[in-house]
Amino acid sequence: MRAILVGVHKKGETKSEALASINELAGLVEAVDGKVLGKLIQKRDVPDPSTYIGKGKVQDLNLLVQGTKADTVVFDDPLTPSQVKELEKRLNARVMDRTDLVLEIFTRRAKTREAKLQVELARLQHELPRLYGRGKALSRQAGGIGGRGPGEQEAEIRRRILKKRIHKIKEELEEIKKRRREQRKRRIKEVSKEGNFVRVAIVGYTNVGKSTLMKALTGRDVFKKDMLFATLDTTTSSRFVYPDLKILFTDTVGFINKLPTELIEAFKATLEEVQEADLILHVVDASDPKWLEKIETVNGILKKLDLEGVRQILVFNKVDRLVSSPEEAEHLEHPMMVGKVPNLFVSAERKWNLDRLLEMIRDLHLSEKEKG
Ligand SMILES: Nc1nc2c(ncn2[C@@H]2O[C@H](COP(=O)(O)OP(=O)(O)OP(=O)(O)O)[C@@H](O)[C@H]2O)c(=O)[nH]1
Ligand SMILES: [Mg+2]
Repeated sequence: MRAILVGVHKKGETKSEALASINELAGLVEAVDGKVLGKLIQKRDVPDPSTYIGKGKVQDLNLLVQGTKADTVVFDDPLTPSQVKELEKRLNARVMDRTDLVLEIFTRRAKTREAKLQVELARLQHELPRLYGRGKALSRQAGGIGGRGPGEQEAEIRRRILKKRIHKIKEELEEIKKRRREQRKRRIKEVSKEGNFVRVAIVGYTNVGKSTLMKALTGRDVFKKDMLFATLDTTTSSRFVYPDLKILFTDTVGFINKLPTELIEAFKATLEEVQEADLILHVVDASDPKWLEKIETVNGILKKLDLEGVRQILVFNKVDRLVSSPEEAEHLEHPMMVGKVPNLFVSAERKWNLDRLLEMIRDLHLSEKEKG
């Protein structure tokens, strides 16, 4: 994929926000081994109904596409099906939006049956509403006036097929969910026999080091890699940290800005594990200049999942990029977070300050217990 990126700088948005969003989009293109050849940002409050950006900008864009020999144009915001069609005609290139791109990444990464089904569901749910517009357009092309043209009939058949498939996937996911629940129940029963336990979910923006932290804390070898969305499945692993307390850690899929709602819906089953957690470790990349925005993004998605009430520890990871010895990180707290959220700095890769993290988990758990 040789891509040009297009973003719109809207009212009430700072320039750096618009830039950050388009830079993240560039990361997503690279995640499908694509190359970014150019970026274009337009200041605009209301999208053009047929081309999203203004007609003049489309001409600039066209020149950019021809000049760079790009084959794809990726828009940072959701496009309507008719906008995609119109833009493809004018630009002579494939046109996609952020959702299409994220779905593409997830499709490539999905390995387990569950992940594959979830991604397919998200894809179908993304496609379904788009079929409505397309049917009408096809009919007009075929010269149908009023009533139902041939294009609409074709779209209707496709819609029925999609709906059937969606139904079937949901049923199968429901089965998997049930099995997971039973598994969880069994696990909890086992663990509770052994004494006190606490369930901790590791959550955060993609590529911050959640899986690395999981591995460092439990020894469980989960897939970790320097790429967006390395993890699509949740894994749970436990460890007796203290003789009187066992901690069950769960690693989860990473979040991004403007995560398509279809995906949030599809991944709800996977994230059910988080729903039952007593505590969330919200992992942050301490070396990332955009860390604060990313915290807000993650909290926004947690809210959509009804998880904003779960207690959090903010774990600033990758501190080895900021200081040169573990001692320097030991008693560090983030000045902006003091008194707001319990927080600390760690290096999952070098195993710095993990004892302190475990202590914090225990203390929080004990204080919760005391409260009743
Ligand atoms: N320098 C440094 N790098 C780290 C640290 N922890 C993780 N990394 C690196 O960050 C990258 C991402 O790590 P992962 O553990 O896969 O991140 P993740 O949050 O699970 O990512 P997704 O599953 O894709 O959302 C890898 O290249 C890790 O080696 C750390 O403490 N210090
Ligand atoms: Mg991961």
